[in-house]
Amino acid sequence: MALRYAGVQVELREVLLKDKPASMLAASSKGTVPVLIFPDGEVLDESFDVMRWALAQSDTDHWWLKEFEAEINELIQWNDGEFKQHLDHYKYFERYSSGKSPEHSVEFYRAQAEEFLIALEQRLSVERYLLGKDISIADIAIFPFIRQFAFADKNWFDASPYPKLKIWLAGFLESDLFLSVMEKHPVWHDE
Ligand SMILES: N[C@@H](CCC(=O)N[C@@H](CS)C(=O)NCC(=O)O)C(=O)O
Repeated sequence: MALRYAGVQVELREVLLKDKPASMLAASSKGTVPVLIFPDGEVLDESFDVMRWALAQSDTDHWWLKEFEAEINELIQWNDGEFKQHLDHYKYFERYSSGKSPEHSVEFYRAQAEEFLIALEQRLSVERYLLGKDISIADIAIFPFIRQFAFADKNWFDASPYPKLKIWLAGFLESDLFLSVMEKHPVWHDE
């Protein structure tokens, strides 16, 4: 979304995570997506770095709020760290627990993840977006993970006590920008 918003043209190579192309692993051995490869061979393989680089090229609506840098970093670290861990346990509960007795119940992991939702709901009760009245890089970096959380058990999410979060999420899911980048693409094969 950041690349599209910034008007950066990329050659998009859709990969299968269970069958990563050698060219991807040669560029970035850690084997996670996204990987952005520049014509001179430079590589960015952290999505937040890709976003920041894109906004440095063009940021017409001021998604990059320099004065809130510390807060943005804190929120994104919470998202990518603790929240993501609880989200994965919640979302992939069957996979984590299959064949062995799970350490905790699915409700336990959901409740852990909810601590982040509660913090976001508080922010969104004050302003429309996480850092104020306008969209920032934090909203764009975080909403895809709230989307994952919501769709792990949509009925539960729909009935949950996070009205502002639901409106905030729905706004992104309906946006032209999101819909345009969710288009499906054929899988890239090195050969
Ligand atoms: N912190 C990294 C996380 C990237 C990440 O874990 N991506 C997942 C997909 S969303 C992945 O590539 N996993 C590797 C795998 O499943 O083999 C980033 O933001 O770029």
